[in-house]
Amino acid sequence: VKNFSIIESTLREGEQFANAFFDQETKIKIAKALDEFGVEYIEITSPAASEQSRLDCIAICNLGLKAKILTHVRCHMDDARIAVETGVDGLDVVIGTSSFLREFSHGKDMDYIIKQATEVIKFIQSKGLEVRFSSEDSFRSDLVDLLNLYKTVDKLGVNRVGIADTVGCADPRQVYELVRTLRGVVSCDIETHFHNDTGCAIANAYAALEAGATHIDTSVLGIGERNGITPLGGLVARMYTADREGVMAKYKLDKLRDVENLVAEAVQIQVPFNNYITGYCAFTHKAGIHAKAILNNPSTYEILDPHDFGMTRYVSIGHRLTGWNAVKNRAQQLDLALSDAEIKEVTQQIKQLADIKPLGVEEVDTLLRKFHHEKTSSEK
Ligand code: HCA
Ligand code: CU
Repeated sequence: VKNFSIIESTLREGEQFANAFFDQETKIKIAKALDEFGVEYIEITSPAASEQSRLDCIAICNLGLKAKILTHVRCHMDDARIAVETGVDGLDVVIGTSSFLREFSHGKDMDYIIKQATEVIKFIQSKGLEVRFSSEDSFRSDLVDLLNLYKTVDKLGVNRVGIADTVGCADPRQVYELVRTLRGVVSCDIETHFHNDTGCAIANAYAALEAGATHIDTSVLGIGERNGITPLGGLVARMYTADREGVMAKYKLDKLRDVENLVAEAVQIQVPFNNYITGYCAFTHKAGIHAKAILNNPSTYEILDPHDFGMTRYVSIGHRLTGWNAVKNRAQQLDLALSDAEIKEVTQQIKQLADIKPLGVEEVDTLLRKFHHEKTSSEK
């Protein structure tokens, strides 16, 4: 899979994260950082949500970013009328099609949905803007209804149709099947949106692309409604693994950490320890066997090259699983000349101490220096 675009929704789906209360200055910082990273689209909260949301939407449109700016609106003329006046490049229109949403949310039948969609889409097109039409809760919607609806809007000439796993229930096989089927029915682009309730959001996005989807919704660190959606960094890691050169040409990967730190700070969370690419241990190698191989050739145990992301590799040695090759490497870094036999001896010392309590980098370094000093002074 090589051709895909990111619709970055930190400023829309991400604003639905429990901790997100973005003021205009913060939104602008995030939009600029995402643009710098190189996402193709930035999706922002509906200007119909509140007066401040409308003003923020206009302000972001006025930044003159490279990324296209989209706003996300309900399939309703009232919302569309407000949105087309903000300066956005396009509208992502959404309506619920599952029986749950039809019964418990908006209460409309399919004929009504088609009629309303047609009116809204034609209106947006008359303003010369890009339009995407998507169904909320697609995986719990009737397939025949869904395909009919998409066929109709495709004929109207929408730029994209969207599939949304609003509740995070889909698995990669189901995604592949639905997108594959849809690919046979519409000729426009296909956007997909995956919630992460069962941890499938990245895999689902990838399966969608394999089946012919063209656009993936993400948010920084995956923030969104409940536990969120496909994270930008995780998707990038997945796509880099499939096509390193392509991904490196499209995005400034060394900016990922900055965007994540910015958003983490804005919503007062920590970047998770096990985060893709930027988690504190993402490039830390520990067991002696791993460390030895990594020092010979990093590809043995690394699918992502940390340097491509402005990150550095770390070989942890102050623990009981350490091996003499890793210790030797550290001794060389410290410019301490020791024979292999001596390295093995000091490695045993580290293991003994670490059986009682793991050692920090500085403690190991001190131990190595002391050991080296004793060896060299006893030689004299
Ligand atoms: C929501 C809406 C949405 C929309 C996705 C889309 C979803 O429930 O808040 O526009 O494709 O998950 O269904 O985020
Ligand atoms: Cu969503």
